[in-house]
Amino acid sequence: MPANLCGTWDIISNVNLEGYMVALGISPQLRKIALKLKLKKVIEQQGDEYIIKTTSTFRNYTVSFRMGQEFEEFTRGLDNRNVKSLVTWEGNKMVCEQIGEKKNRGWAHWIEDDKLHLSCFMLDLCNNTFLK
Ligand code: VL7
Repeated sequence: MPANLCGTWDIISNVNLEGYMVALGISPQLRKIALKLKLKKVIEQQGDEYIIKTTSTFRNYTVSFRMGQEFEEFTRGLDNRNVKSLVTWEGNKMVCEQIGEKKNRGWAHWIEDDKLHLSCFMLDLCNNTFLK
């Protein structure tokens, strides 16, 4: 395994969760709640299966997968979308592509200076529609 991310991790910083949630179309009310949460990550490995639990006092979210095997993910309690997800190692980064309605969606985890980093990304390309 390129990196051992397993363990229980407490969030210590959070940059632009608001922008990420806006891009996902999360309601202002839910965004307000989410911004106040102190998230925890529990990352476990059982054989070749990984389980990532994101927990808080408000909601929990769990995803499990095998490296390199595409799976159906429903982001229940987050933006409630169906995506086809694929997690692979890119060097020491655990990278997930989430193919669905939102373009270039995914996340990456890696360890740096004994800290677990998570980057969640998405890009809504500019869409123009014109009428004559
Ligand atoms: C998952 C928050 C905000 C909607 C509810 C409040 C949040 C928390 O993709 C993620 O993790 C990956 C990698 O570790 C594994 O699933 C981040 C949480 C980020 C997204 C969206 C606000 C609704 C509840 C469970």
